[in-house]
Amino acid sequence: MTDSSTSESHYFSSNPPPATLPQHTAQANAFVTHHHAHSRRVVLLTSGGTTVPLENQTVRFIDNFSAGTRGATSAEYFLSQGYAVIFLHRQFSLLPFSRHYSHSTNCFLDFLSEWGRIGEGEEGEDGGAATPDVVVKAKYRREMLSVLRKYRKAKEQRLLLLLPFTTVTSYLFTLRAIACEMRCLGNEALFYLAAAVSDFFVPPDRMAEHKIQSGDVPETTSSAIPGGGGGGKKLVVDLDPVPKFLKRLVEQWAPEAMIVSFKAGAPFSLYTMLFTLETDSSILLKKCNQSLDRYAHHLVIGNILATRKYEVLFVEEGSAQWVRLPTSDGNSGGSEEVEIESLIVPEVIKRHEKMLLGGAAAH
Ligand code: PAZ
Repeated sequence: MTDSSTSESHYFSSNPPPATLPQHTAQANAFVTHHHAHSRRVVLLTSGGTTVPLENQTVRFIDNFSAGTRGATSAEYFLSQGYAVIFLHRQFSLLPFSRHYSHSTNCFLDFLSEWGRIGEGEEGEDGGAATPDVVVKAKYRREMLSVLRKYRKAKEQRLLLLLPFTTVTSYLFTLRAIACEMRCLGNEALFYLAAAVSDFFVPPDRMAEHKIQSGDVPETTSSAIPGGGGGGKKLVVDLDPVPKFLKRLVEQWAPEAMIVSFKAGAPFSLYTMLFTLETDSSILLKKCNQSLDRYAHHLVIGNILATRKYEVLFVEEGSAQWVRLPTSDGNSGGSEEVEIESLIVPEVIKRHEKMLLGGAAAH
């Protein structure tokens, strides 16, 4: 066994599987079997950030940044292109369709009014005597009807399977199980890994059972706060690296599938850029190429957090290409109405189709 497969086996044998695993695996199995029988392509789409609990009875945890916008939005575009979608997402992050009305600055009740009431303070047709109906306000109706129709089609044709995760461990156990269920699809299966997954975790043998009490934290001689604020106490968290599962996914769990990963870059400081002469874009390209070299999958989509809604970088073996939203003046840089996922998803599908025409995936 190689070092990485030893650490993977150790990870799965030393961490408890999530209680939901048998149920989620059975749901994935039924979903894949159904769509395989209908010769429909299936995409496993991951979305949202994983957590790393600091205690078994978790009160505190480390989180990974992601609202789930990329994943939830992409899911809708895959559905519109005829794919069946397994949406493996962080619990309570954005979901396809409902994302239009949740987590927004509006409360969903702002989309509604009482029947017959055009504006605040006006009475309904019955003069307020009978219980009025609740209806969608006229200005939202057209768009909501369109979202509702797509949502109902996805539901009626069983095209969307929602499976939630919270911790990095539950994410990895579920990803592995679903990947194995999808093997029967061969290269018709697509993995679109947009979730932000922790690179570090607390192994079970070092995990506190209950909430870490500030009284239990040892005194230290040094303090980050001048004057020793906090009495010299420091909570030092000792994390181990999470084994590199993308390699396992590519080589063993889904060897025939097309695999697309995302790579997030944060803007670098002016200081770093001046001294390395590297730009955000060149650093992002380097990170994407490193990922491709290391895992030998098909496509890495790089994005910088500050500009991820307007531009992404497609990196494949031997090529790199920016995909950008045009502005109303014809330059790139973003537009309010067009979602960048409406450009990303067709580009990914184009590559999936090319791979299907060319036969099995070559890693
Ligand atoms: O969910 P969101 O739209 O807020 O963010 C999306 C994203 C930046 C997490 C995603 O596009 C991404 O880059 N995921 C991979 C992150 C990483 O592990 O590098």
